[in-house]
Amino acid sequence: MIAIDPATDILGVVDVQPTFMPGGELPVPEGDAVVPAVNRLLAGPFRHAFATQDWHPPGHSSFASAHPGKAPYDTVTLAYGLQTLWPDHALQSSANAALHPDLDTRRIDLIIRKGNDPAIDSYSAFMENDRITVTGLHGWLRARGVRRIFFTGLATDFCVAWSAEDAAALGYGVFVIADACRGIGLPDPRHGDGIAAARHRLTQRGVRWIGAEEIAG
Ligand code: VGL
Ligand code: ZN
Repeated sequence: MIAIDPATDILGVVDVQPTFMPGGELPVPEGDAVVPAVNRLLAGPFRHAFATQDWHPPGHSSFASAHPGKAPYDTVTLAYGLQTLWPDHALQSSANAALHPDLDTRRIDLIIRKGNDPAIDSYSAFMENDRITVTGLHGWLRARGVRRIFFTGLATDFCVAWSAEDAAALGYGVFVIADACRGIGLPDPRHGDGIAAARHRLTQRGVRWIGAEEIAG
């Protein structure tokens, strides 16, 4: 069992937005299943949480529709390197870009919006995909004395994985609560099995994959 210290442990709630759930614009299989799982964790041992919210302007450079001749899940080279293209999603101020209405936000102390710059995508909660522009989350966590981050949400193989990888590189103890996450698992074989590959890569970087039942209050 993993004992939670409510003062120095925090729950990270990544992109729990209807746009990433069945019926949304970029549906993650079973994406809606994370809502009750995250709510249970928010009602339990954790006293503090932060959330991220994918938040794109129309015509965002990560949208396939912004690149004539390209389709969702193709890749392009942008100024900062390779970028996977997506269906239009997480449109600023749309109902599907809100945090899911059933998410219990009472213990969410901070909401980080990301992907607002039309030219830069942003998977990680810490850093945009140019790997230069920071979100400020690291400074906030440091100022609050946070030492370990327990990640939940969507999508396991993109925003959760990139956030967890950056968190480990920044020196946090990092856990992914796998049953409170769901992944995209891109259909394009060039990308491999995104979920298993992410798990393998992150484990090598010291990230621990756990189940919610391993967490004690
Ligand atoms: C995400 C692709 C594009 C995610 C966000 O939340 O994992 N994936 N935008
Ligand atoms: Zn996005």
